[in-house]
Amino acid sequence: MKLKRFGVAIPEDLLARFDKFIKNKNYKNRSEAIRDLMRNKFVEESYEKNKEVVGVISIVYNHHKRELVDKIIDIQHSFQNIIVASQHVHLSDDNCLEVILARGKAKNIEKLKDNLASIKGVTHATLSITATV
Ligand code: NI
Repeated sequence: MKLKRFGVAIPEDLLARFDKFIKNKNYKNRSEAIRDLMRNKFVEESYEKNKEVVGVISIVYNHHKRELVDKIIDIQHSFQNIIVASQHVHLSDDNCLEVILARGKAKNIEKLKDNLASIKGVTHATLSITATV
């Protein structure tokens, strides 16, 4: 197999953490570790999409933007088949946190998260796959 080299710019502290990780996992060198991490990520991406999972999506947004709130509600209604529950927390005078619990195919839960994350005014969006069903 032909190997190619490429340069990577990375903050010092992140690289220090990576080197520590490499040591703990007994990798021989950075290249080997990076190849492994890439392969793992690709496996995750390609094979796990159709798996039934439970996911928790968290979003933070400014509720004064009325159109934004409407959009968030519209999107959730269009994914009602996978949304199990949602919880709204008033974080401050301006900001709201919404936690959405979804159950279904990983790819659909990711799509829901991506749709919410791409709304202008949503300042934070995360997805955590918590369990397999
Ligand atoms: Ni609120």
